[in-house]
Amino acid sequence: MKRHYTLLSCCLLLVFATVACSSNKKSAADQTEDVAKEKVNVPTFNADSAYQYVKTQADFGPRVPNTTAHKACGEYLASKLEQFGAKVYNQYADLVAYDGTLLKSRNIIGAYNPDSRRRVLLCAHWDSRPYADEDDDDKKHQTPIIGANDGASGVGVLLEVARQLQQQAPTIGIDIIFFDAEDYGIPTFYKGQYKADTWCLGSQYWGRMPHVENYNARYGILLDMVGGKNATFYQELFSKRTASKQVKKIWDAAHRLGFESFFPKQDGTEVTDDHMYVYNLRKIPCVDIINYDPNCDTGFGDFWHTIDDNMDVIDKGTLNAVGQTVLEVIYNEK
Ligand code: AHN
Ligand code: ZN
Repeated sequence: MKRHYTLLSCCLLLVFATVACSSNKKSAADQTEDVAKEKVNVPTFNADSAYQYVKTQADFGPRVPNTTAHKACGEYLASKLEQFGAKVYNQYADLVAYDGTLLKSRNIIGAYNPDSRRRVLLCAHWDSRPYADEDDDDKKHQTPIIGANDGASGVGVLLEVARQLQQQAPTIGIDIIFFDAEDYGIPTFYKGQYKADTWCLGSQYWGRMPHVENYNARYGILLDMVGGKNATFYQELFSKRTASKQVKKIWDAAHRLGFESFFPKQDGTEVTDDHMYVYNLRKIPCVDIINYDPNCDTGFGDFWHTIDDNMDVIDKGTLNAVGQTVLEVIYNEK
């Protein structure tokens, strides 16, 4: 009898031990799995790298359509996307400016994980304005601008995002679009008749003629003037109206990362920009992250559309806040 008890208790002990041990193991594994599910590994944005990409564009000079600097910069951008492992599409088009000028334009698209149906679109314009028509000095209104902030900054941030995408693939597919001919809109000095839709010619073309048939994405993020010192990205009103969930998602991400001073959760103004055509022509909600300065006349900063929009206004801290926020958002998509 005693021996039977001993045998029975031995068996029970073994069963308990096995259960306890295996359940312990399982819960530990579950825990790490849970952590992995909640916290994705978001790569660290390199602002020095982004700054160099902005500078390289600025060094070409004004990237105005039909100029050699524009052509050379287009080659540079396509080759960088290629180098960073994207599938690259080029859209060449002759687009008609407000004054009838035919603009030899090129939208440049880099696709990551092109076969996935879960996609997010990231975009910026790569051309720069042919006129410094907001300059205090009227004599400078016909001077083309460098557009270090207005043009090169958004593209610079996205090239660094592309470099990160090659190093660590996110779950979803990403398309990076560099729109051309955004900034050839009617100048302030124009005496002719008003014409609608003279800005954003590249995105208007793409909206009607996307690089792949029936192109779709969950949403888009447009970066415009994202490199200025003390920039503030108020919530642009067209974005808020047509992509409210994504505005919340982006501003929440920025606050989580400690960038609340760059991303006030307050209304900006409504801005005519590429995101409007992405939404109106393709029905893809698109958020414009764009500098809004409530303390200046134009709302876009004192150097906007002046000859002062050069590398002197570019700040690595701003590039970093925007770039890290974009990475945080796209690597958290499932
Ligand atoms: C207008 O000036 C109407 N919209 C601003 C779009 C823009 C120009 N973004 C950069 N440059
Ligand atoms: Zn502009």
